[in-house]
Amino acid sequence: MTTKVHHTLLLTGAAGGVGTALRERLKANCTVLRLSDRVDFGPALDGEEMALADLSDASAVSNAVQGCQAIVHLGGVSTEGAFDPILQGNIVGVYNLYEAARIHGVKRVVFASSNHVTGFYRQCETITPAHPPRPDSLYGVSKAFGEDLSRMYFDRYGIETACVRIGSAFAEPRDRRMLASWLSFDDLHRLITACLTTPVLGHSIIFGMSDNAVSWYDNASVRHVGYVPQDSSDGFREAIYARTPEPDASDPTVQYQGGTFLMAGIPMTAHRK
Ligand code: NAI
Ligand code: 15L
Repeated sequence: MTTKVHHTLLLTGAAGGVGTALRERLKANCTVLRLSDRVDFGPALDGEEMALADLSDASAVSNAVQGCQAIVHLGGVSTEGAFDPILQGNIVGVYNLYEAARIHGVKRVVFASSNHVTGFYRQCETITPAHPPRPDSLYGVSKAFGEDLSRMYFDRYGIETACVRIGSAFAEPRDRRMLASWLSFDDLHRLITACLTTPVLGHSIIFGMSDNAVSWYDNASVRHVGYVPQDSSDGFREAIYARTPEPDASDPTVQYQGGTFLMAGIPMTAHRK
């Protein structure tokens, strides 16, 4: 089966950690990979185009989107922090992206949402895409906004979106929590490929995890996307247990799925400490 179902694929956030890891892999999904970020990260290579844009700049985003058939949207603020950059990058930015997609006739988007949309569920709970959002941070709220906005663009304009609630996409899991949340770069590429090629995507919310033995997520309702993870954090368990201390069960970063994002940013009230 060919995975090149789109001629020009736009990748936002291309200069970031995940964008850098996906850059080469995504060339299998298109004839031209158009790379966008707000920072200049060097020249386009073979099979690539550059389209630098700050997501808060509607006109620059429109130029980046024009002429592409699908978008993998990774750009924006990726951690908890001050509200204004989150507002500009993740809320105004995702609006600018969907408006450009509507105007230029783009029909499919893979949106990098986050496990922090549901970070206030406990680590002893298993959740599905149907569970209501419980964001753990302003960052998580901004991703929930992107999910709702994409739902509206599907219902009003038929733009299909996969909201991929990425867990922890790094080369390796870094701590005990990531034994549950880890998503390998190869599995993320498999998941994006499934989202770009499945005949009917609709508006789907899917948890982005590898095949980890410990999991807080149930993707059974989104089997139609066709994502089958092939990697697992399990082989890293022994080394992570050996180098990290026994967790304190009363620590909110251990109780809740969002981990350290629970304590980042604006202070929590006493009842959650
Ligand atoms: P990153 O922070 O390394 O990359 C984000 C990129 O977006 C950066 O290159 C940055 O320059 C760009 N960016 C930020 N604000 C921008 C703006 N206003 N206009 C244009 N570009 C802007 O993040 P990473 O780890 O590569 O994550 C990629 C995406 O996946 C992010 O949307 C993040 O929220 C999401 N995600 C990542 C996870 C992970 O484990 N790496 C987990 C869950 C979600
Ligand atoms: C995220 O949403 C962040 O973008 C990433 O930096 C990680 O912290 C990840 O979640 C996580 O929860 O491990």
